[in-house]
Amino acid sequence: MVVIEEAPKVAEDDDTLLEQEVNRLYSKLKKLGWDKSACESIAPYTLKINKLKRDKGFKILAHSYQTADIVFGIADIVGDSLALAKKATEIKEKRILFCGVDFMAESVKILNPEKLILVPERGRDCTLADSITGEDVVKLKEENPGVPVVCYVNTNADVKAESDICCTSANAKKIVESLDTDTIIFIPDENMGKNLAKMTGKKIITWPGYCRTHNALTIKRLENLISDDKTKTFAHFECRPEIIESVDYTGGTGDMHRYSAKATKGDKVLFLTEQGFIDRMKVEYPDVEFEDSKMICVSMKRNDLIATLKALENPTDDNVIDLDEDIRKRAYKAVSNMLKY
Ligand code: CIZ
Repeated sequence: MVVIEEAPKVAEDDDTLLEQEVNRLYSKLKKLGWDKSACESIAPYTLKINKLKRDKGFKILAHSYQTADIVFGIADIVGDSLALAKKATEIKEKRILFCGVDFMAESVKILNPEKLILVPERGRDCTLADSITGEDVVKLKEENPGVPVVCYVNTNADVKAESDICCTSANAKKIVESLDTDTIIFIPDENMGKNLAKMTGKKIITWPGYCRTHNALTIKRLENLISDDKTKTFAHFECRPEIIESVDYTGGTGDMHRYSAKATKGDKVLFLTEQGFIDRMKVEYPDVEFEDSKMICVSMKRNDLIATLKALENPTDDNVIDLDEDIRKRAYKAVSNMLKY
């Protein structure tokens, strides 16, 4: 049997409110090919979620890899994990609903222990975060005494607790360059570690982890994605080294966002990262021609409007980010060090 959930009732069926919401959504989402009826189907949800978040004192933070209905329908703040972690420390609201993957929400909790942090759905299957444990880091440190450990943000709190400093794609290069040592342990993204070794000239001890979304991009797939010789290619640091060598630019989504802001009418760009980010750029910079990457992170896509509404209406233990206080305190050092860059 297929059970179709009924769309939520909004403000005693206030048709004017609903119409305004459809128009608000359409003004953004039409740039992605949505028509009015598609906006009509999500408007009861976005309206209800936006009302609930205000009534209950929540801010919704969303990673750029979330789908466009979340980014443009309900999010208050959108960005990469570094921007979101920083913003979370600045906002006055004591309640945050985080649309992203668990370990990013954990970073927010590590920095804001007094705040309630909810996630709509747990994403327990990130190939990067799942590749390494805190115990693995302890062993790596024993094998390489005195070598600093830089951990990518895509790790669970126990791994951050054993690391010296955390980084995101936005500041990984700066952090590796700033450390006063020629050898660094970089965990867990092996592609990123190898890319950083080439960029910085440092010896990087890597770990065999990878992001399945970025690692799946091969040179052959890349060639099929480029429709025009004039297209500028910009690859995420999590891509394989041969991809990084063959593109025009490299960086994280923060760098890509700055690039989009400077692009001029008619420029063609292919960002080699999760498709959600490209959809965000298409809406924010309609004069630029963004090619689709067709790269999808399933863990990020778990969060949808229905799950978000349920988490706000009636959160269960599974929605709440809760950390062991000893791990949180030890992870705080690595995450707060990251915010200095
Ligand atoms: O740091 C982040 O948010 C990640 C994992 C990717 C990016 O570049 O936004």
